Amino acid sequence: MTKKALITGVTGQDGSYLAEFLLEKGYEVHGIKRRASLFNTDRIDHIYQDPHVRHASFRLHYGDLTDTSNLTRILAEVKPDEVYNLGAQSHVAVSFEAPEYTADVDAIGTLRLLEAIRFLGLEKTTRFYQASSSELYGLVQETPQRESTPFHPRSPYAVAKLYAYWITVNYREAYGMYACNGILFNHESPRRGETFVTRKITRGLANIAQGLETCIYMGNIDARRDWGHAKDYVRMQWLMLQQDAPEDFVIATGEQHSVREFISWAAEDLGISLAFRGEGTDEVAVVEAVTGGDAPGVRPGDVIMRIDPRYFRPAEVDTLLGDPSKAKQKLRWEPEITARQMCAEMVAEDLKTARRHALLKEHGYALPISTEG
Ligand code: NDP
Ligand code: GDR
Repeated sequence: MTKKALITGVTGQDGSYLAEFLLEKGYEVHGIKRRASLFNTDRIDHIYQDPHVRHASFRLHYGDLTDTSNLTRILAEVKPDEVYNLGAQSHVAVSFEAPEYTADVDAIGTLRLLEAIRFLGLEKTTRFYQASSSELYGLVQETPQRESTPFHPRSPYAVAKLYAYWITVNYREAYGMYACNGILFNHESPRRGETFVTRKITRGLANIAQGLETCIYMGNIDARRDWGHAKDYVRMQWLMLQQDAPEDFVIATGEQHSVREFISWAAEDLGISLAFRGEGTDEVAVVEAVTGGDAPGVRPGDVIMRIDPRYFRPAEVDTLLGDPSKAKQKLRWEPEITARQMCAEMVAEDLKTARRHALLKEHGYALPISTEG
């Protein structure tokens, strides 16, 4: 029997990699996408299947985590073996600006899905994965952070995810559902949203290198994160639903780097040597030398990064470092791509796009480049 999976957030970074992964495994994959005034399926267009084709193995449904009847109807129609709840307002800084919406989608959205599964009598047959986050640890109580480390969330996003974490545990304990949390540390890829820090850096510096932008504005570059690759992490999401009993797992690399280091890596991959000068909000990154042909848009002395306090968060998570021992031991999982390799891959992809845009600009077809975020 072909297994059926339902993915919320299928148009996002993880959703797109997970859909690819499950299709390769022979699943029938259903994804929930939001209605938008523009196409929002860039990340999954390469796996799109015409719904007119009979037996299409990838199908999209319009929906929203804020809409109970919609979720219930899709679940009743699909009757999935596995639900992956990846949909979320996932930007920590934005959650301070839209706290109530973030809670509605990230916290109550999770409850809506769980309750719909139970209401439809699917609680003994449908397995549920919740995209929990290292942001739960927030103001860290122990380093490295493991499954038993106490939580101290530091943003409306993290508090909403805390509710989602516990309601998933609660439905497991109360109704015997196969429901589990993956407590995932930051994971990135060339498909990462443009306003998360790694992509902002690789895209911004690639644009600067090609003369499309002059400077990027950053927040707290001393923040430290445990960065992995999204491809490695979606494999784990699936593995967690294939066990005999549901359990929660930390997924991380066990290595930590600063945002500042990530900026230096990306610059290095573009043939730019940089130095950080000044202090506090006056700190800038100055080009020291340019080697190779990847950065025709910059010269020594150019200031290509400045600090803008607008990107500081009302409460910051300064440092996160995960201990993935349990996943390694019980699920025999190992991350395959290092943060340094991932940075190189992201720079290479963003450089390709920047080169295309530079060529268009040269021929008078400049596309507007959004640098906000
Ligand atoms: P993205 O922001 O790339 O994707 C989020 C997805 O959720 C998008 O498909 C988005 O749709 C969808 N979405 C947003 N709001 C709603 C809504 N109201 N109803 C239905 N869908 C909605 O996130 P990632 O792929 O990076 O992350 C996946 C999940 O994992 C998220 O829950 C995130 O919070 C969590 N997480 C992520 C980590 C990371 O480092 N990437 C680490 C730990 C947890 P649209 O495309 O239309 O915007
Ligand atoms: P995070 O990711 O908040 O950890 O949440 P993000 O990449 O946004 O920030 C990481 C760190 O970098 C600092 N920072 C900046 N961040 C952004 N976005 N823009 C900047 O200009 C900037 N300058 C410095 C931040 O302050 C922070 O300390 C991500 C999301 O994917 C969540 O959904 C997920 O749950 C967690 O990772 C784990």
